[in-house]
Amino acid sequence: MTEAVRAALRAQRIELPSWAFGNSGTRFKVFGQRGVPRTPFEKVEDAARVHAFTGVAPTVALHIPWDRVDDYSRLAGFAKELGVGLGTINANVFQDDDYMLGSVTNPDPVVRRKAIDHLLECVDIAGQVGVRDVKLWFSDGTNYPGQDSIRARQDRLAEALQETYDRLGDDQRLLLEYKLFEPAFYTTDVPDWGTAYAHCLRLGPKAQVVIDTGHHAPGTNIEFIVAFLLREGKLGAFDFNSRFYADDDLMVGAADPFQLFRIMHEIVSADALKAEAGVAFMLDQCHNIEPKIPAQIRSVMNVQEATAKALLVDRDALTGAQQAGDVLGANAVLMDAYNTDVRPLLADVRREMGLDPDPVGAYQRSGYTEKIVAGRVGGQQAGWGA
Ligand code: PSV
Ligand code: MN
Ligand code: MN
Repeated sequence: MTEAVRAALRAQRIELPSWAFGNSGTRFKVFGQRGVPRTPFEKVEDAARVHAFTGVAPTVALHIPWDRVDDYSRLAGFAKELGVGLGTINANVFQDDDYMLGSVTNPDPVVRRKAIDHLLECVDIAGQVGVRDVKLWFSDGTNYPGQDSIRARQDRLAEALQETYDRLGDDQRLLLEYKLFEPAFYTTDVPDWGTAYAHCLRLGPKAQVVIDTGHHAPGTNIEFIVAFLLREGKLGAFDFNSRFYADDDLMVGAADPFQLFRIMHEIVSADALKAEAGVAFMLDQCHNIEPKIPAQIRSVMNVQEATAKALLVDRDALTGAQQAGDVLGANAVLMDAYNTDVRPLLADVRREMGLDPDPVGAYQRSGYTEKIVAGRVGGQQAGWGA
């Protein structure tokens, strides 16, 4: 049992977002930090440090055009030299003035064409560097009743998704992310897992749903969505983060570690932790006031802790209690695992992997922060307004 748990923890993979390393903030203020990356290459350098100290974060997701470069193969080669690889390509059809009334659901066909062309470009970039996943999130929606036809917008969305899907290579996937609201406040064109699921189902097996943990109404039972989509073979990925109010993009496991455990319990129960299950575990976070590299390391550790606890659930005892209708017993099995201090186990797993058992401390002692603060002047904003 313990060796199987350790092996699963060693094999776990968590993808980092390039945008977590740049400056970020709210619409009120972006706080600049010293030493933040000025180029996609420097974001990859920082991501490689997170992997160096955790051993389980070997890929970095890109956001286009935030991470636009002339030669993506060169960026991929640079990442490889640092011991990491490029990950999911995230499309961005939410930042141009043209998208004020929507991107792929805009009433203007010229704007829709521009947006779809960008999605196709993202598929092509992924193809060039051998990346499997292209992730789509649309800020599209309306602010006022009557502003546009809800149904017509669904038709336009379906058309855009189909054209993008048709461009995918055999081994590529389209990941569709939903979000309850923001920036649109009345209707959102992909507001929930049901809408995302219905579109993905029509598209076919290469279309999968992304669950961003911050994209639900307060109180939503996210692990139910996880269980349902897994059962249907339609859970493609997570964007992990945590929230107290809306889409806060705080460190995963910071606001509600118990929720993260419940999610990972569903994953482990469905044997979906292993890479072959096709669920990508990604972070989608912004570190507005905390230092970014240690915050990413902490986030990876939080996912590892929730995973370790989920792996420790005594499945036989749980099934036994469930089948016997032993409500308290079943709940106790789950809570026993959740209340286990898994930090010594993870420290051991890190030692087995040749890593320092204390990744944040090891990073802080490494001198990397001092090096980037001295060497980088004028770091880039993570995204919003960039
Ligand atoms: C939208 O809120 C979102 O979660 C999408 O994943 C975007 O690509 C990302 O945030 C940008 O930070
Ligand atoms: Mn997201
Ligand atoms: Mn979000």
